[in-house]
Amino acid sequence: MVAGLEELADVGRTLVMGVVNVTPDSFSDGGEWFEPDAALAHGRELLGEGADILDVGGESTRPGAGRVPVEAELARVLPVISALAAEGAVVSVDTTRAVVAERAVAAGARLVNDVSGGLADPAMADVVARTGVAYVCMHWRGHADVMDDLEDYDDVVTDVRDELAARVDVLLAAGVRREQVVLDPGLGFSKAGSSNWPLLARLRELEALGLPVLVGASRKRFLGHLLARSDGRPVPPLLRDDATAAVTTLAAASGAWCVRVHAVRASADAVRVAAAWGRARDEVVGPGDGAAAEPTDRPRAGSDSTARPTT
Ligand code: PMM
Repeated sequence: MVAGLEELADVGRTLVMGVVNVTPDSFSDGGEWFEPDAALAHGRELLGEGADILDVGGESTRPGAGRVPVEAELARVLPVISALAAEGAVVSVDTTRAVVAERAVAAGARLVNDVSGGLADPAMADVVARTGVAYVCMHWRGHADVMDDLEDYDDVVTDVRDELAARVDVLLAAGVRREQVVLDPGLGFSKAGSSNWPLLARLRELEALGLPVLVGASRKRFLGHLLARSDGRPVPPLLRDDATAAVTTLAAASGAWCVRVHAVRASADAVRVAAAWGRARDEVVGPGDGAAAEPTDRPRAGSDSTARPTT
């Protein structure tokens, strides 16, 4: 169970995190929800489609993007977080800054989603320790303006796993509890197209660290390249949602704790399909017999079910 997210502990399936980018320049939705009212309406819509968590971000991580001033980031995310949290949503803040994380938690965020795994801001671990908030520690090697130059791996899966394990050690040394931490392989972040597939196919190796794993494949470049048309051009982000849902299904079947997606409905359906499939399999072979390296400290995706949220 992830600290502070008790009501999501027993759903018995992979969770779905819906993306609410309050940015003018994200690669995936290009500023559609930049105004606070539009972001709020979008968040409500995603809840209605079955999102378990809403991830509110005010700084684009699109390749090549520059930094947003901290005051601008705060002004973008805080009103949206407090309004959605006041309506009862489980809200996450997508930030690499400790001060934004702390203010967002005060405004009602229950999860800090840090794509830098604490590397961008050395004060982040202390904020996470002091507030006790749940924390997504993503694999990261550098900011958006340099990340594509930092793609050198011996074996991408073991390198990512080892670098994440080192980040967890730093977090624990700062007083963060293990129950607060969720891991994320950071698909697309310092990962060339072909590096992303082994990370997905060998998700169990990350899960073997004994922490829940979040997968963020939604609309990413490697899907655009996979689906490239005959002229070789990648399909644009808005045409990558079906492939995203396919990744959701496979990630759920591989035991992912959560998927982070822009188009929620298809993934909300996909995680339920994977859960039903897993339950039927377990009735025949028994829990754990059908998969290697099954984590033991949390329910399998597919071991139970609940009805789709009706909000
Ligand atoms: N990807 C993006 C942003 N935030 N957070 C996590 N935990 N994992 C990811 O893969 C991830 C993320 C990329 O930008 P987007 O908001 O446009 O999807």
